Amino acid sequence: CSVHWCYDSQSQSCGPKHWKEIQSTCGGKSQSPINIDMSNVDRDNNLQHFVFEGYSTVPPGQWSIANNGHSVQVTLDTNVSISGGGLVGKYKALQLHFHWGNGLSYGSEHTINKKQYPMELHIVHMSERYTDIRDALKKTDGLAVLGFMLEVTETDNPNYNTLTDVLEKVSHQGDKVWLSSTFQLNSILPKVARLSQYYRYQGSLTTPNCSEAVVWSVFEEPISISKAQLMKFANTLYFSARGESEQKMQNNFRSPQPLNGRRVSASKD
Ligand code: SG7
Ligand code: ZN
Repeated sequence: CSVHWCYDSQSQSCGPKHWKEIQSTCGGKSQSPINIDMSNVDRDNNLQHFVFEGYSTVPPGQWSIANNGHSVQVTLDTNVSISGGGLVGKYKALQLHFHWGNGLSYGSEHTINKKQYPMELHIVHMSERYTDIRDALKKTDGLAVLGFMLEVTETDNPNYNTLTDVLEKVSHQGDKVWLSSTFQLNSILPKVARLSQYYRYQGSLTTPNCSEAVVWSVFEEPISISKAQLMKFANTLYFSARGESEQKMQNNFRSPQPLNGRRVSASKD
């Protein structure tokens, strides 16, 4: 990754406004995230349903969770993939991670009609047509990232306990644990029937190096978790490594970037 980048909550001097000084790509014309204006999208009949493979069972020992100093990330070390959804061919799932704020009112990266959610989930997939991530990051369709909004409701989402229970073990940068339980990846998503409504646009990674290699799919249906579950992320995790001065991992999101003429498509009216 890049020499030294951060979020504003860590230091103003390496926050998102400075990323393009570290990595010129971050000042490009197809950057992510964006605001999605629902009244200004093109309906696209190619945006049919996704086919999810391996999402129902990630076997024990084939997934790990780590604090990478920017987010908490689940790495998938097994065959999980998506196809359909207007994508060309299959995309293999590599990892998922979250972006969040420090409370209930902001934290997501994408916004829908300027509404920001308290958290956003990203599932990063790489096209099987490319040999490795370095290769994929050079292609405009190298990666397919699925973005899901999280909203807060009264009750816990029991399917999130698998993740929230293990956050203590990865509180600091560099911490990593392998899980010996089965992970039901589909259980942390909205019900499959609600996944047919999504927005599609061409964009980038939302962190340096900001490669403009991402086919984005942002789903309209949010995922519900409780306030306690949300706050567990904001209050258990640190940007900092053990022994460094403690910096809570909060507000690890980038703000919406200019569209620069890009169009957003929608799967349904
Ligand atoms: C997170 O977001 C990490 C990164 C990820 C980045 O900070 O999960 O993952 C790794 C492996 O460092 O970068 C290449 C990549 O997936 C940007 O991903 S995002 O655009 O979906 N937010
Ligand atoms: Zn992300």
